[in-house]
Amino acid sequence: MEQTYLMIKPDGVQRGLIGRIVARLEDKGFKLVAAKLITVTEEQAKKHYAEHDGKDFFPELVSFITSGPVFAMVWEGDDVIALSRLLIGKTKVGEALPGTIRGDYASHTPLNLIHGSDSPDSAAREIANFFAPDELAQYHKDIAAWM
Ligand code: YYY
Ligand code: MG
Repeated sequence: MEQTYLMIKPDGVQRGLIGRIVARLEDKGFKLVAAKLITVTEEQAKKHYAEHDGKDFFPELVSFITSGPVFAMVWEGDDVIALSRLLIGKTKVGEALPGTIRGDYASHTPLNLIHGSDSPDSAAREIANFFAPDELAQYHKDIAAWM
């Protein structure tokens, strides 16, 4: 089953949106396999956003993501990478549609509340950057048959 790395950014934690965001992911039918409140280190941040190294917004991005606790999560589900990015909405708040997490709650890029992996390769790399393998729960949900 596909897994993705989702992370509620410091703005989402500060604004008290963890519960509402997690509820949307649960409502969609995804399965939570790991979660923890952590402060991202400079090294983890640079690794996480390596694809953006050299861009004008990179320094601001690294300082933002390390500025306070984040809620790091691994979620599992059929096509969870693409589907969770649909729930999250577009990167720029001016393009994020109402009904999406960013469209409903974010009002200023780059304070766009939540990160979601964009491919299976990114997901594997990002999960490994923030979680040890034994932090991922293995369990069965009977409701899965109905999702
Ligand atoms: O995957 P996603 O978060 O939707 O966007 P990315 O293109 O990977 O960029 C990561 C992060 O960088 C984005 O969430 C906000 C910030 N950012 C920015 O501040 N300005 C841009 N022009 C592009 C991205
Ligand atoms: Mg991205």
